[in-house]
Amino acid sequence: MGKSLAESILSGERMALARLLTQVENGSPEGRLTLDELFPYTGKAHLIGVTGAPGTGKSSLVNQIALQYRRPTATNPKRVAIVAVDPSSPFTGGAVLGDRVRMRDLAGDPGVFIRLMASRGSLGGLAQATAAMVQVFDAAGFDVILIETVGAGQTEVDIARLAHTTLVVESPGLGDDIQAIKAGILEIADIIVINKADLPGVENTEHALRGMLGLAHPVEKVFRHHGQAMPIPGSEPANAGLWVPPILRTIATDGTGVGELMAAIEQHAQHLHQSGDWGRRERARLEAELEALLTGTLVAQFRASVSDVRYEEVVDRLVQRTYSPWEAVKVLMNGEA
Ligand SMILES: Nc1nc2c(ncn2[C@@H]2O[C@H](COP(=O)(O)OP(=O)(O)OP(=O)(O)O)[C@@H](O)[C@H]2O)c(=O)[nH]1
Ligand SMILES: [Mg+2]
Repeated sequence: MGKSLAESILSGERMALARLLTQVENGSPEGRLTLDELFPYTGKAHLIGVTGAPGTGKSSLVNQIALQYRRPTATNPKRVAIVAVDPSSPFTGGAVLGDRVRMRDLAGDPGVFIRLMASRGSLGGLAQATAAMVQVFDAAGFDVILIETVGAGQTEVDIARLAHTTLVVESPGLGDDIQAIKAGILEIADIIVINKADLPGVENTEHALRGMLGLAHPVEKVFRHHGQAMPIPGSEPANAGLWVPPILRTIATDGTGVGELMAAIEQHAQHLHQSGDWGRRERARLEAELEALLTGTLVAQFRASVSDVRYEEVVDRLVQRTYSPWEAVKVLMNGEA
């Protein structure tokens, strides 16, 4: 008897991995069954989200990070999976090609697997499909999973929630510094990277970021002593275990600053473990996934139990203002009127 797909993946077969990833991306029922089989083997990988505005250098940076994990000098090189999500463009031909070229340094390395994921145009589906992809890589034994997303919309925030460590990538020279930075995205940042630090305007970008970060992450109370910010004595205990997102500069095209970035990623992972946040994030993430699946399943189940005619009738009544939306729900659930 042949091996099951799950068994092939657990023994590290790349073809099997690619096959399951396609099944999962298409939401196929066999894919789902294999995922069920693999789930007990997940929960080990460090999930790193990389997000930011288009063209800030996320792919270049992901490439550099992956190279660092794969350095032959590293005593224990990590196996790295890269999931690049492009929710903004339905035409991925160009983007895919571009990313392939940029990530060419990694091509041929059996310890690296790159998966480019095109938008499927379904709301919420993308975050769910990404979560499933990540589970596949996790089970397949990849130590680090890098997830690249473009932009600052809800999808990115949802995908960032998957990650243990989220990098928000900015770059100078996107016109008005403040305008280019969405305050909302800083709230999900564990590490802020100003990439393209070789370009003019880095100082302004960093200054703007520091200002906004103070709002997004109200941190320790400080007082000024000879112009030097000092923590207020006695305020440390309350802040013990609080992670302050560092702001780092990189040049992804030549690797400048990537060593420091790797150190910050490592420190963040340690912080998560020591503070217990790793476990808390894990729980919150799985709970959110459960809730999303439950919601979808219950709604689908319920809709299947109500005839289309009946449903349309209730919608008509809504339109006529005979029912309020809440009343419509009550009527549908209780089968009244
Ligand atoms: N000068 C400079 N250019 C860079 C740097 N990093 C990346 N670039 C260039 O910026 C362009 C965009 O880089 P990508 O890595 O594709 O950026 P991205 O954020 O992944 O882009 P999207 O996925 O399309 O949003 C490429 O031409 C890179 O060569 C950098 O540090 N300095
Ligand atoms: Mg990219």
